[in-house]
Amino acid sequence: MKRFVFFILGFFLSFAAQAQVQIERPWTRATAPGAKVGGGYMLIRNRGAAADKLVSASSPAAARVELHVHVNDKGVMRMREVPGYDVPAKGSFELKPGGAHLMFMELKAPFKEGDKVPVTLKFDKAGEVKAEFQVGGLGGSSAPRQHKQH
Ligand SMILES: [Cu+2]
Repeated sequence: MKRFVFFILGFFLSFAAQAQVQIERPWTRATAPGAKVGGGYMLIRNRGAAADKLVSASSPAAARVELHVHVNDKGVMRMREVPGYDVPAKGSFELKPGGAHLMFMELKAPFKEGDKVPVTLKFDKAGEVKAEFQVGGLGGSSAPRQHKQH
């Protein structure tokens, strides 16, 4: 009986931990034929009382997924890989075009509009959180710059 109680308790604890972090509106863009990279955007919401951190991401659609930010280098926006994104307690962190973004590297196949790209996000405290990135249309005026220079 005792073992059963601990099993149930463990289940609820792990469930509570996962529910602390929520991913809202994960999306990416269709990629041009031959393109090897793509950007991913979302809002990370942390309902927990402790800060958390996104430390890595992976997807079966890409050889690897990097965490990038845009930095202003003497007037030129450049991308830089960072070790993680801090998500404040009871707060959020947004990945958006021109700012922080996931970088899908060495795509296995082009992203097609209407498809969904599965991504596993790994947080310091919340652990693994899965999200499906909706693929939007190709290009657009707010397209992230310099992605093709990787
Ligand atoms: Cu990038």
